[in-house]
Amino acid sequence: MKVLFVYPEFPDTYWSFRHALKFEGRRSAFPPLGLLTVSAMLPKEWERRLVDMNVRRLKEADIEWADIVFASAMIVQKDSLERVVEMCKARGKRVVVGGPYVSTSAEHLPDADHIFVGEAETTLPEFLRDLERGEARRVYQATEKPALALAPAPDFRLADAKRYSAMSVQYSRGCPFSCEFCDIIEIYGRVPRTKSNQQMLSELDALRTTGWRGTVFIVDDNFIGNKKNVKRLLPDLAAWQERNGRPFEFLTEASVNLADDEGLLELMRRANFRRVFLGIETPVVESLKEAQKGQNTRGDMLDSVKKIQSYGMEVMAGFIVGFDSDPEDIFERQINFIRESAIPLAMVGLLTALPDTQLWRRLKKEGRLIAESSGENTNCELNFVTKMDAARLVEGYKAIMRTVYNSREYYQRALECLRRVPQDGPAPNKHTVLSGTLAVARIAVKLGVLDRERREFWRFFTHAVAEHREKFAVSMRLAAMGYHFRKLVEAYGE
Ligand code: B12
Ligand code: SF4
Repeated sequence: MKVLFVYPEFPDTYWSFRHALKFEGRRSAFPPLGLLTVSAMLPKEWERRLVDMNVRRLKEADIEWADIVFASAMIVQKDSLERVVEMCKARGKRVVVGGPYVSTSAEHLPDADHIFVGEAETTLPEFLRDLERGEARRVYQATEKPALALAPAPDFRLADAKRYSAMSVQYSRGCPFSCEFCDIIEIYGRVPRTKSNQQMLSELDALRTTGWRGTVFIVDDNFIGNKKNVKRLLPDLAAWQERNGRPFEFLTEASVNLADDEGLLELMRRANFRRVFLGIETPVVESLKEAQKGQNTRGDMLDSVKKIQSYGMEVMAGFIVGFDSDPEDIFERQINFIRESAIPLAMVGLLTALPDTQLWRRLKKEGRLIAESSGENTNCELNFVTKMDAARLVEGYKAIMRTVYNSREYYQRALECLRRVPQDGPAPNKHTVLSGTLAVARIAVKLGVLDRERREFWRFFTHAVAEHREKFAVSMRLAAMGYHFRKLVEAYGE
């Protein structure tokens, strides 16, 4: 059997990091871990190929080669997924689809032969048995959230690592919180399940054996969702790093209550966590309460961010505008918070009702849903009737983006972040960040010569070199990221 894995194209968004990846000579930020995991569950003797359409074009010859096609998608990839399914069906191929989009949008499924709803650890073996008997069904719906002991180590070798700026692993699925807008808890549940320490370390061994060095994204919904287990894992992770010459720098996602646990922060520091993405959402307490995000109202969020930064981790964060409780001055409050928190990469989005979430159900009951969500919360489209006037909300949103990604403002935040985040231990691995001579040369030419904001770049560069020489590589990455965000904001028009 020849199996072709296809990962459809993303739109060009904040999360594509497209404008920054060019400096590194990479095509995409992360490999499609869902497909790498599915591949590891298929019979060893099957031949495999992966086409990540964010890395290269899907060619007719790829489809012709295959006996069966497996595709995975998030909601933002649905149009591309539909085209892929069409192309493969037109060539008479058996097509199997799964992943978060398919799992939450059961009413609008692509015209595939087999559809996997939910996680595949228990349903895929069943499908393989049915397929062999010629009795494979159309829909395989996971009836339970599988224990992660069943999750195999992903087939890392399937991905062409040179094309990605980071590799991914997963330690847990699910999150104990109950944020109203979140679909994670609908797809992966509210009881965080973790892999064993042994599983994690052997995945890291496998990744290291592929030759990968540098950033590893632990893609958990909330890395500290199961604190007890994570505290057991981290000492082993730190020891593994030491034994292997600290080959990886970790990046992960966590809830803000991480700041309350200095023991945990210290363990993360020792294991070489360098970046953490937090769901801050808003500094407005009423909006946090409305979103059922009580974990963000337990203390001063600016202090929480500072505490995490002081443990050597750059904080990245998500922010949302469009809550019913947002006051008239929400835009200024968001801008001030982002400025004071020294979070260079602030992913600000408009509230979106994703399918099958508590928010979706409430708005439906209130008759306020207008359209399906595109999954893209930065394209200025609203899919429900907002309390604030929609035009004002979108204009305010754009004003936040223009302000926080204005060059001077951004570079100031980046410098403040460099000041706050100590560089513990050895300087970042030369593979991890934009420290290669070629990348720095590309940045210097693009941002320091060709770009109209070049004076701001050189001002940043001078400070970064004078005050944070040991963090040169990090500062170059931040400059590249700032450029990416600014390019996207320019698309909104001045
Ligand atoms: C890493 C990640 C990213 C990476 C993408 C990396 C990549 N190349 O995949 C980045 C940072 C780029 C990203 C971006 C975004 N993401 Co994202 N992301 C994730 C995250 C944290 C982990 C994905 C992952 O690797 N999971 C691990 C694998 C093992 O899990 P899995 O994919 O679910 O696979 C299992 C099953 O689903 C199934 N399966 C999966 N595919 C297939 C295929 C077949 C054929 C079969 C049989 C089974 C199967 O088998 C696997 C094992 O059980 C998830 C959350 C999550 N828990 O998954 C969100 C998530 C997928 N992202 C999401 C969203 C919304 C986004 C953004 C739109 C965010 C935004 N607001 O802008 C952007 C869009 C990107 C863009 N450029 O426009 C949503 C998707 C919602 C939806 N219903 O589709 C999720 C669920 C999180 C969330 N609620 O915010 N994301
Ligand atoms: S903390 Fe994050 S993952 Fe957990 S429920 Fe809230 S939004 Fe979802």
